Amino acid sequence: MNIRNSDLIKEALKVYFIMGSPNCKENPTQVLQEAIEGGITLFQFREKGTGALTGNAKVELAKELQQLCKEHQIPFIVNDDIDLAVALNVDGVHIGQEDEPVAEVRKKIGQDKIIGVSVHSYDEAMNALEGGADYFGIGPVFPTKTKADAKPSNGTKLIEELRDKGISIPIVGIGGITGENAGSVIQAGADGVSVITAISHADSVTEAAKKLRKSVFDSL
Ligand code: TZP
Ligand code: MG
Repeated sequence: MNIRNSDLIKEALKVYFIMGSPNCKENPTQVLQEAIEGGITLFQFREKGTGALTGNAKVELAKELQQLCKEHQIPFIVNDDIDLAVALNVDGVHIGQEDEPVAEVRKKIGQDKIIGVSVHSYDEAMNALEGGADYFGIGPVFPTKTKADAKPSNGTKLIEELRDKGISIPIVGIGGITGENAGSVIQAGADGVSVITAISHADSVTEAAKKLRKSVFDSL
């Protein structure tokens, strides 16, 4: 799937579900299936944290989730692991500031793949843009317990600053986002919201995804 086009990426970012096995209360494939039924628009495989799978088990889970995404035309993005992304020919990668520079990642994964970059300041955003990033992940917008080394939450300030300065790159907010607060992230100028626990820990994964989707689309 080649959707490396700003308008298509903006569409795909709307209801962006991220998870790996440590984030799931039940089987990750089941969780993803239910989230897809609820209307997620993009999936990121982020196999990180206590109990995260490694080696072949990680690859096998990635393949299973990728297959499910393919069946439903949901783009499949891998967090950090560029080798895995290349090996599985996935739709893109998401990298942070501590990862390889965007231009290096671009050389490895190719011109037709999406590269998302986490940015926390105007300078980081400009660097990522020059390197060829396709979208920015900005957060934590709200406090989160999911990422142990997350920076303090900073609301929607940077999203607003970038939009005020005329930066039109696709942006997704991240961190502590729920069906209740997602609308404010979109109103600040983000194209979509990315969540882990609001979907993966919900009593009903499908209903949580639906609720998030409604909040986003009602705020556009
Ligand atoms: N990056 C910034 S906050 C965060 C990541 C990966 C965690 C988001 O998880 P949650 O559960 O949606 O707050
Ligand atoms: Mg990273």
